[in-house]
Amino acid sequence: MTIHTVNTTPFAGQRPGTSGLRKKVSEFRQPAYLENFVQSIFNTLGDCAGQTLVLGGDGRYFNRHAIQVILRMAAAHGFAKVLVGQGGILSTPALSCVVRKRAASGGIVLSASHNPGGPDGDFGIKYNIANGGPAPEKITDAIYGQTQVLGEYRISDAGDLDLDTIGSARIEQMAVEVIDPVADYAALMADLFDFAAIKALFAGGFTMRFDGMHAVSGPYAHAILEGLLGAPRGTVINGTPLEDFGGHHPDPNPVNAAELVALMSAPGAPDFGAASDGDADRNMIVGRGIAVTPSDSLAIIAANAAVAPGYRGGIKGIARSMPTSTAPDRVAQALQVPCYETPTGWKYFGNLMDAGMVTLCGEESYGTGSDHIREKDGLWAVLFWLNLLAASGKSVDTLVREHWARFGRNYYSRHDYEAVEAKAAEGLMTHLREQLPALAGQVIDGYTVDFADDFVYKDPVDGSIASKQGVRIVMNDGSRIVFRLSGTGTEGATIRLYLERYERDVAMHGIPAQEALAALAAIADRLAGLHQRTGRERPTVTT
Ligand code: VG1
Ligand code: CO
Repeated sequence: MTIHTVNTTPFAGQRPGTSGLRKKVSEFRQPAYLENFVQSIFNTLGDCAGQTLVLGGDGRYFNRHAIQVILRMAAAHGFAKVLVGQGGILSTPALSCVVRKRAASGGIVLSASHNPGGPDGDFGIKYNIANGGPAPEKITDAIYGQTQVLGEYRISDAGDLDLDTIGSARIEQMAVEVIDPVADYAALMADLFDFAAIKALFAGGFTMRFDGMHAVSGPYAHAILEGLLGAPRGTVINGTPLEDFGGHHPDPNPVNAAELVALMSAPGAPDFGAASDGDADRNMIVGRGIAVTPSDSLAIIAANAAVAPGYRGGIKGIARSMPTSTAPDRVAQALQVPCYETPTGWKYFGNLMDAGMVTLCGEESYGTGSDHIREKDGLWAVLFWLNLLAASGKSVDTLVREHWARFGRNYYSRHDYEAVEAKAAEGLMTHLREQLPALAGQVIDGYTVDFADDFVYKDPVDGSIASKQGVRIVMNDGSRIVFRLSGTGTEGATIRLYLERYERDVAMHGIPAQEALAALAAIADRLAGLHQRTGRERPTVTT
């Protein structure tokens, strides 16, 4: 085995987005593309000697190849040890858990999350720091800086390692441990939730369908739901990870998991439905005839946190991304704990959790989690709901309606316009920004604009500032229109329009969400020139 220094030249565009570097597989397959990015991570870390790295991915196409390359490069940089999930598999939350539990210095996640996989799909890579969470912006900026100047990378010429057998091996001086990808994570879940109560629920005939969407949550769901909790076999469907996710879009929302939603509305529906995304950090919660919005799910979890043993002592605070509905804010107020509003992306929650300022975090994009790790966690949310269903004896539908009756309902929807021409999308955002100073006080179709701005976040822990995080137009009844451009797409630009309207009156809680939000959508269209600028009649995806 020899370590080689290989000359290379920078690739343009290796800037990490909302959650790591995401590109088409065809782009990642270019010679040295992956190597350059990994070298840039290692250059940013500085001296890697003696450090422990955790490595794994969601099993999508290119995962195994990338793992072998990263192992050879880590060995060339003097890492003491790499912990790699068996088969190259580690869900994003499991990787976060392992980094923390084994006190590693960081981890590399290989995933493009909810983006489609396969040779024609997407691939992604992300660095997580020692707290188990995504690297903050100052690190991702430094990594990007490295990608633009590097001239060489270092790699061992060792052969491929057997990733499928649990055990220890060596590459150069570096120890490699192939670990069970589920064990540490499952043990953590058993600490947080009342497994005995959930077991009793299943033993009593409670039925559930968990859709793994052929992605990485499958092995975790099989082991925990059907294994430890005794749910009948068949509870988990699409539970074997496939390199192309069976050709589907592994994004758990009512559009991409339409079959599950249809099943939950059909006669004889199970009591509870749930789904997770490519890397298992997202979750969708479905009851009979009702899909719970992620914002409501966070609010309901917060309001009922004490049912789960891990949260019996109460929560310290809540953080939600700016576009997420303000439903959690109302719960925080009732609990008399703070509620923080952060930019989109889990990396902004890390400081708040590390500082002990918040316990629960969530995003409207089907992401929920807590300070048990530093990533959002799909199965964690599902287990929380199971714990709540077991403790309350109520249905999902009843829990949601009772929550609305107590706190009011935040009607909410996100409209995505995908693969829009980048110039048109930029033009739309500029056009909106130009109008912001004049909007406050204006009355539009019966709504009075309270304030309008481009969201700026000042991290209360380290004072760092993130600006241009989304245009928001907030009405004086709390209704909101938010526009931002996606930072995870790989084709053109994706415009996200977020709509929210608050309704206190219980008699008005049964309106279909799109109907309740139609007036706001029309205002948003008018202000942004959405349809005219994109040439689209309607959104690509509505959730
Ligand atoms: C999207 C979501 C954001 C989420 C991010 C990563 O980002 O909106 O809330 O944190 O995906 O999720 P964007 O920039 O495309 O809006 V995951 O599960 O893809 O890692
Ligand atoms: Co994900």
